[in-house]
Amino acid sequence: MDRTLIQEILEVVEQAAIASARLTGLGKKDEADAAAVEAMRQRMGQIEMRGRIVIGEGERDEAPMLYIGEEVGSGNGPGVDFAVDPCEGTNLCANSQRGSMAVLAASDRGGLFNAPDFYMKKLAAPPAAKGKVDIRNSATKNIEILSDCLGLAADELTIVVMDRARHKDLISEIRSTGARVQPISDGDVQAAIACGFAGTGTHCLMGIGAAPEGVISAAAMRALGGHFQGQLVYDPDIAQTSEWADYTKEGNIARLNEMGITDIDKIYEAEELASGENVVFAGGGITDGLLFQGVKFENDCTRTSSLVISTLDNTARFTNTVHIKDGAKSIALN
Ligand code: VTB
Repeated sequence: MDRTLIQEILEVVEQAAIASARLTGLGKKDEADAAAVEAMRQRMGQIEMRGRIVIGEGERDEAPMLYIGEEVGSGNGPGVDFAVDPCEGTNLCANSQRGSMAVLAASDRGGLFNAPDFYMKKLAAPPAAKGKVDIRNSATKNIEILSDCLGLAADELTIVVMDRARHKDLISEIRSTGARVQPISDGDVQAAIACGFAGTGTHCLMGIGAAPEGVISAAAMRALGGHFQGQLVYDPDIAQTSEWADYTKEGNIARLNEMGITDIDKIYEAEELASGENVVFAGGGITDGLLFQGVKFENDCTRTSSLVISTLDNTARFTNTVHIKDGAKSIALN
C-alpha cells in the first residue's frame, strides 16, 4: 500500500455516503445499504490494486456485491485487504438519525482479522488509557483507571453502551460508579472512534456489538493510538438477540471451530484485529455525527465530510469536499 491509496479510499467512502444519503429518512434501510454497496464497489473498481474483501456484506451466496472473498480493483498493483461496512447504521440512515456513515478499513494482505459474523464484547478508550484499561476488568475498575488516566472525575466521564437488553446490568454498574451512560440504538463504530479524539464528549465504549464492525473500529483505533480490545461472544444467553433465536452455544462454538477459531475466549488487541504493517481507516458521514457532518445536497454541489486515519503517514485527515455539479453557478464557501 502507498499513500496514493489514501486519496482513492477517501473517494470510495465519499461516493458510498452520497449514494445512501439520497435515501436518508425514507425508512428504506436495505435500499440505502444496497446503494452504498454499489457505489463503493464501483469506485473501488477504479483503483489500481489487487483488492480483496475480507469483511463485507456476507458470504458469496447471500450477497451479490462486496461479498467475503470478492476481488475488487483493477487486478494490478498492490494486494490490499478490505473490511467494509458501506452503510454502518442502516437504521440511523433510514430514520435520518445521527451517526450513520460509510466505512472501511484497508490493510496489506492478511492484515485484518477475518471476523466471523458473531457478536463481540468491545472496549474502546482514549490514547491516554491505552493498555491501562482492560476488557478483563469490571466496568467499575475500568472507570477508575479511565478517571486516573484522563484526570476526570467519574461523573465527568461519558460511557457509550448500545441500548440492548443484554446491557441492563452493565448500565446499572456504570451508573453506580457515578459515570454517565449514553445508550445508543446503533452505530458503535462511530462511538468507538470518537473515544480516540478528545472533545467528542465520548470517553469509552463498553459492551457487545457486532464482531465485523469491531475489526473496522480496531483498525481506526490502532492507527490513532487509542485503546481497543475485543472478545468474541458465542453464547446466545449473553448476546440476547433475536438474531440468534435458533442458535445454541454448542452450535456456535462448532461454527467457530469450523472457521479455524479454536481459542474461542481469546481477547484480541487492536494490533491483532488490524495486524498489517499498514492500516487505513476511512469513514464518510451519511447523516451528521460526532466525527463529521453528513452529506448535504445543494443546488450546485453536494458536500461530503470524511475522515481518513492512516499509519502510512500517521495522519487523521478530516476532509470536506465540494462535489461540483455540471453547470454550477454559485458555490458557497461552506
Ligand atoms: C451492531 C453494531 C452496529 O448494528 O452490529 C448492531 O456494531 C447490531 O447489533 O454499529 P444487534 O444485532 O444487537 O442489533 C449496528 O448498531 C449498526 O450496524
